[in-house]
Amino acid sequence: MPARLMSQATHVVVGTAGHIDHGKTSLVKALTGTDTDRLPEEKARGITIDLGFAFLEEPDGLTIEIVDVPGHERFVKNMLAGVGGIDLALLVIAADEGVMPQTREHLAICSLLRIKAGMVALTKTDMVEPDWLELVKDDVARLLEPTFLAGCPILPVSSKTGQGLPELRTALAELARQVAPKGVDQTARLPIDRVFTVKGFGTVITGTLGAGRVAVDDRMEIYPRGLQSKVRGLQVHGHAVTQAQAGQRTAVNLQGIERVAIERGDVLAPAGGLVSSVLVDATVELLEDAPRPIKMRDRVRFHVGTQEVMARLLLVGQTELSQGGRAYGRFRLEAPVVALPGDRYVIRSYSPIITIGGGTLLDVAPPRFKRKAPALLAHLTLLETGTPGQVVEEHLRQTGAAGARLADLRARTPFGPERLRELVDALQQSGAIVGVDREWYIHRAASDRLRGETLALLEAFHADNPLRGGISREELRSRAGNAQERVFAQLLTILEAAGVVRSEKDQVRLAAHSIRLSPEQQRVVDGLEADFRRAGATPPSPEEALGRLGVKGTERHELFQLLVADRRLLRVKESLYFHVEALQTIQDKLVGHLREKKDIGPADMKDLLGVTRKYAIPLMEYFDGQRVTVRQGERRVLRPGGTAAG
Ligand SMILES: Nc1nc2c(ncn2[C@@H]2O[C@H](COP(=O)(O)OP(=O)(O)OP(=O)(O)O)[C@@H](O)[C@H]2O)c(=O)[nH]1
Ligand SMILES: [Mg+2]
Repeated sequence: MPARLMSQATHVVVGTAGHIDHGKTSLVKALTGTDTDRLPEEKARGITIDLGFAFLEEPDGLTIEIVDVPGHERFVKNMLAGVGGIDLALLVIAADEGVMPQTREHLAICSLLRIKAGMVALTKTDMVEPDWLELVKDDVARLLEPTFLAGCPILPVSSKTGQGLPELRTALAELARQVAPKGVDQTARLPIDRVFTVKGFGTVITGTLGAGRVAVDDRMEIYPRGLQSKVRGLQVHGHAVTQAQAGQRTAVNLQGIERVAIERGDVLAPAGGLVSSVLVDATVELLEDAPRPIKMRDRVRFHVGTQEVMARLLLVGQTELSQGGRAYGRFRLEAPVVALPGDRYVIRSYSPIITIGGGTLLDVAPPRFKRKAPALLAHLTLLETGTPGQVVEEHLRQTGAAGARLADLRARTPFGPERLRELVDALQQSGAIVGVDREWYIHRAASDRLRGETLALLEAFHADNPLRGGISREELRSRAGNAQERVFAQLLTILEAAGVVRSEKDQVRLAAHSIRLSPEQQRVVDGLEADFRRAGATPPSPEEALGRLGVKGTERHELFQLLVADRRLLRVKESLYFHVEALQTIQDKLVGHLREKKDIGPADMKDLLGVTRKYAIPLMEYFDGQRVTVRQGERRVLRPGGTAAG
């Protein structure tokens, strides 16, 4: 195990949880001195509405950051935004009331989010008799038995008298010291929980940095809005820093972004590092005490990070999921979410609004399988249970002949850039995937399929067009399933190097292909060539030449085109062709004339070649195009440094 996993985190985030009025905010204030109920409405009503933040600094450098959440059932949505990034849960239960509905709901949410550890504060002990306290304690212990908090410390406290507070603080610090630090090698991600303006600085966002690092001057993007900005300043629990890292409550001052452009639920990450998606695949777990089974296409409230989005759940391979059950599902979201596979999410029913389940995201850019296809089940099972290498291979298998860029794989796997590079290198070494270049990969099966398809297409083309030298590269690519440009280019390079295909200009053919003419075809081809060679500067039209050989056709005739493809006949203009040798003779005469006389006009050209305007004008334009001559008014001179001048 790497050393850093053995060491302890320097920043640990604790979230409160528990029923309304059970004393969460009072406890946070008694521990830290900070009153986290800041809003006037919170003061007036004496309840917490939105998240509050405070922190404790231990003498050994450990910082415990506390997110205080509301207990009111109407604000569970805010509670969810607060507990997404926490390491430890501090479940607050008032000794006089004991376990209440949001005690259970918050506990279920923390379980669904896979919070690893925590403890219970039994508050308001000044209001109950010792015997009663023991009863409540037993009751709470029973509630926790089947959960991640089984056997955790249950500490009696009174925020009013201060009793039990030192013990609670010691126990909390002890628990925090057991939290392993988060890795910083993943793509930085900060789910935003607050946005505000600071006079003289502009927009500031806060959140718990879920992964990676953020530094001053970093170029970031606000997802899913696509807004880009630079980090102007950073604060971690009230101190300015140059860099923040995974696990820290972080405030980020963003350059040139309006406060109104950002909302809770948005995610801050490096530009281009993540994808936003309206379709995600996931495991789905329905709570034992959910009021009813989930049915296919049920509308639910989907919570991930600090986001809440309405969604329809499509169950995979079943039409209903009963309480306590689990399945695979695809969420069709009504607004894009920004997340990574491995993230835990929570769902609440549309009405009544209560927490009913959650699960783990498996794919944030899923392939469009048919829902009931067993292929989708196999695919999701692999994403859930496969090794990281198998997961990367599976994604590439799904992208088929298009392959995938490393950046795409980064945005749809949770491994971080360095680990991903290692995984991809290992897969390439084992032959499971093929690297188009260091940034683009394709699955071996897709690569083999594309190769087979391309060769089959070439064979079929030659069979259908025995007199054509090859197929245009672009046409071949589009027929081969419109293969991705770079993937196809690499395939041709490999096939050429192996001597299987040849390409000339933009034409591709099988190396084994050669044009075989029948004696009759050969007679026509030879006849055409002889005719044009003989005609010199006054060639016939294609129709005429073919007609003289007893063949009906235009320049598009395959035998005529054979001579064009071979560059025996050259096109000067529209359907005016010259024999290559005749054209060379003409060019020599022209250049000789110009060397001597310096320029030439249409009339001189007619005399020089003994032809009419019909040939003279196109020829003069042709040699301009060939960069032999250059036009000056009605006359031509040799192009300085041109093809023929040097
Ligand atoms: N006697 C006594 N009263 C307490 C104690 N802790 C909190 N209270 C009182 O209980 C009431 C609710 O306390 P809060 O701290 O606001 O409760 P909360 O859990 O934060 O409530 P929400 O955030 O709205 O869910 C207040 O009137 C507190 O003064 C305690 O230990 N003893
Ligand atoms: Mg409160």
